[in-house]
Amino acid sequence: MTSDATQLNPASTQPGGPAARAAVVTGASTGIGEATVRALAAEGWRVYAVARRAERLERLAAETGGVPVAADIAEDDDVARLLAVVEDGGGIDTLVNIAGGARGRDWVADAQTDDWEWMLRVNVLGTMKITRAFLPMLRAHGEGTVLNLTSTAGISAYEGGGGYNAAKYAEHGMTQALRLEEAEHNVRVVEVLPGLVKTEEFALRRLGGDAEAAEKVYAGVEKPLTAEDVADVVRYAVSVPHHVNLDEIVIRPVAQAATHKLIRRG
Ligand code: 8X3
Repeated sequence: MTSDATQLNPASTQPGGPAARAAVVTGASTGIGEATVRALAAEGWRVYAVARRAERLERLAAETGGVPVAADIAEDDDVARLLAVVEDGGGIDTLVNIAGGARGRDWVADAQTDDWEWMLRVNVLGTMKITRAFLPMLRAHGEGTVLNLTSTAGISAYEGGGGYNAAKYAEHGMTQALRLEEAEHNVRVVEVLPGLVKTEEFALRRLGGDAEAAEKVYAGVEKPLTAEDVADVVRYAVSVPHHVNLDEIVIRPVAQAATHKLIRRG
């Protein structure tokens, strides 16, 4: 880490030791985002936990020692406020973009415009806005990292996935462009693409709160990935020496050899 980095992050500098790492993690109120906040905090990172739901963030922050910031990453004013909080707190070297999600399983023939707009807004525009806002800080740090959590839905389409596929393919393409653009600024860009992950809310939200339908998504799959499995990979990818860029990491459960090949037993 550079001496500039030490100055950017004075709050967490140990006397005589290297500066602690610092990250913004979005989507922090639940699932992979929440697990990532826990994983990084456990390793001594200073973590700004960002999501819309303040109450859940407060609880997580109290448990992990992180800094809660209630914000909608697709709202320019919220992003500006978040940036100011982070600047006041000493800055970050890593931006972990996890906020996102799916709405609906409709085929294109029955596409719900509201669902598509929501998915494009959160997964694509939100990720772009927060990344755009933090890039000057990450470049100035000298060894910045952006990690975008996309999905295997961003490299492999499926029936009923159209809106989510469109959003995640877009986020995947944006991430590839970003890596090309930022290399000369020594900002590494990592993409983690999970397949089937069983979390508290992903399928439930996608299926409009229908708990039975959400449970069927994982029916008979002995070991789907957990939020902690993915968070551990995220933590690893942002912790390896900065010149090591794990460009694209596809992570699926063994039972899902491909998007269309899911082993269900029983
Ligand atoms: C989640 C993976 O298969 O539900 O991002 O699209 S999938």
